[in-house]
Amino acid sequence: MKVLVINGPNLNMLGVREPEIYGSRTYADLEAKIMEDARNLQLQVKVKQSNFEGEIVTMIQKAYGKYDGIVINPAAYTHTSIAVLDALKAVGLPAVEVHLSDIEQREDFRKHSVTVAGCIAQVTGLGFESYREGLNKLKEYLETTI
Ligand code: CA2
Repeated sequence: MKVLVINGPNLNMLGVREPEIYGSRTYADLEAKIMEDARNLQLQVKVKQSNFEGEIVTMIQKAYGKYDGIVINPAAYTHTSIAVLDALKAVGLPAVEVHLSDIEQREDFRKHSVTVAGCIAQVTGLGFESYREGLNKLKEYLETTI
């Protein structure tokens, strides 16, 4: 099973500031953890990051026909991007939305996700473990549908 993991804006800054919210580990640590999880779950995973909405839309479009599913942390675009939502709906690939923090417990403007409507599930608040849980949920879904 081939899975594309997409990380949105500012996630490349992990470990630099706000360790009380996002932890002190870096983006390189996150990538390494996702690849370790992928090996354990026997998934073929590619991890990408972009700070640009249009680039994320293109990543989702290009995943069509190449990947079986997507795990996405749209970061701030979670709360605003109809373009990312439309791209997820357009390709129709199963996608799981993940967040490091528990967005429900944060500022009002973070409580609502626009993009989750294009996803089969959402995992929040588990730090790096949100990605493992997201990959696991996607794998379970693919096993029942492929
Ligand atoms: O909790 C999450 O995973 C978020 O998607 C992270 C986003 C935020 O905009 C979402 O509301 C929730 C932020 C990405 C990283 O932002 C940083 C900010 C300061 C220092 C390092 C990273």
